[in-house]
Amino acid sequence: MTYDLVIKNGTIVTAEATYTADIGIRGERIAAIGEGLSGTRELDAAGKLVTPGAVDVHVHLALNLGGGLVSCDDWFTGTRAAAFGGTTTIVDFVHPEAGETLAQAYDLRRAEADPQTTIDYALHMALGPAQIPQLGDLPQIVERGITTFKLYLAYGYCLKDGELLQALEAIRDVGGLPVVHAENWDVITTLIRRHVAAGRTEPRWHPRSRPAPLEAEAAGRVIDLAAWVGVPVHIFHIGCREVVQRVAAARAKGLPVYGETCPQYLFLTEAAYDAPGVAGALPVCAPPLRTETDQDVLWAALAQDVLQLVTTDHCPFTTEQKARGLQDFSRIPGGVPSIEARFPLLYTYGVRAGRISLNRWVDLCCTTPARLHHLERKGALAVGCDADIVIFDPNQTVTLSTGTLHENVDWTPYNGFTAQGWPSVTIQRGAVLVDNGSFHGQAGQGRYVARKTK
Ligand code: DUC
Ligand code: ZN
Repeated sequence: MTYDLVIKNGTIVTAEATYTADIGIRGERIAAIGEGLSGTRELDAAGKLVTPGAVDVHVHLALNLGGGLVSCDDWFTGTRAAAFGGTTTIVDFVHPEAGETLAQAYDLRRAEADPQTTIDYALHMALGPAQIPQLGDLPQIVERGITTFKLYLAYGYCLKDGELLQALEAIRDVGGLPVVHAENWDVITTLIRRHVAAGRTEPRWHPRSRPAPLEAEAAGRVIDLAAWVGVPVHIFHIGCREVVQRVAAARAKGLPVYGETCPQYLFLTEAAYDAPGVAGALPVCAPPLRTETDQDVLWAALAQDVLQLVTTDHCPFTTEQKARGLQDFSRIPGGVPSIEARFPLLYTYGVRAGRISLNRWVDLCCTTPARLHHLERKGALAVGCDADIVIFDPNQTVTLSTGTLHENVDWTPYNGFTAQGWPSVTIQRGAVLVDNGSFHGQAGQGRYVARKTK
C-alpha cells in the first residue's frame, strides 16, 4: 500500500514512548506507523527525531492594546515564525469590546485570522466585567468551537471576586475550561502609584510592583473559587515558586488544577530589568521575570508534573513601542517574543541538560496542551491524528538572534542563546510548511479548529 508521504527511519518521540518506525500519511492524516512503508513522496529522517507538531495554547498575535499599540507579529508573520520553530497549532484570543456581543467579537477575530494564518489555530474567549451580563451566551460560543475562557485578575478586564465566581459557574455549566491571568490588580496599581509618585520610574520597579507572594494570593483565590464552584482551572504564565506551591498543594488534594510556564520564566531573570535605557524595558512582561531560584523550582515542577504545559504568551512589541514607557515603567507594553524558539529551547536546555526526558518534552509542548484544550487530533502521533509532524535535527546548532529568527520584531530576549537541535522539516496536515530553512506555506493555509467540550 502506498501513502502520499512517508517519513522514513526516524526516531519517533511521543509523550509515552521512543521508537524507530516509518509514518505513512494519506491526505491530511496519519494513516500508518510501522516498518518498511513506501510513499509517493518519502522524507528520510534517519538520525532525526520525529515528533508531533508543537502546540502553543497561549499567544497574542496583533493584540490591540489601544492607543495605537498593537503587538507586532500579525497572523501571518507570527504563524510563519511558529512553523519555523516546529509549532503547528496555536490558541489566541477573542477580546470582546464593551457593546459587542461575544459572537460579534468572535466573527471579527476570525475575519482577521483566517486570511492570514499559515498554521491551524483555535481561540479562547476573554470574559471581563462588561461580559458578565452576557454569560448566558456561552452556549452559542461553545457552538462556535470555543471551549476555553480567559479570565483576567488584572488590567481593564480585571474581574471582581463576585464576577469571577459567576464566570466560573457559567464556564462550568457549558463544560468549558477557565484559563486565568492571576495577579492581584488592586495591590499592583497601588504599588505602581506609590513608586511613580516617588520618582521610581525605571523598569526595575516593574517586578517590585508585582510581588510574588501576592501573585500567589491571586492564584490561590482562583484555585479556591474554582474548587468551590466545581470547575477545572488552568493558571497561565507561572514564573515564581509561590504560585507553583499553590498549584502543587491543589493537585495534592486531587483538584483539577493545571499550570503552565513560559520560556521567559525559565531562561531570563529580573536582573534583565536593571539594564540601562530601553534595554531594561524590553523584557517587561506580566507577571514579571523572577529569580534563578524560581527557575530551578519551575524546572522541577515541569519534571514532576506539578506544571503540565510550556506555552509562550508570545506578545512582541518593538523597541520603539517599548520605549514609549521609558518615563514610567507602568506604561511599557508588556510582552516578549518566544513563539519560534520555545520547542527547540526546551529541547536544548530541558532534554539535553537532563532536566526533563525526551517524552516529557513532547508531553509539555505538544500532547498535554492539545488534550487539555480539546484540540482533538493534535499534539500526538497516532493513526487518525492530523499529520502535523516535526522532523527535528538534534545535531543542528542555531545561535538565536533577530537574524536567525523569523519573528517580526527587532529584538529577541534570547539573543546569543545556542539551540542544539532545531526542526528541519515542519509538516501540517500532510503539507510541508518548512523544509530546511525554506518556508513553503501560504497565508490562509491554516485552519480554524472548532473544539468540543468533553
Ligand atoms: N502579559 C504580558 O506580558 N503580555 C500579554 C498579556 C499578558 O498577560
Ligand atoms: Zn497572555
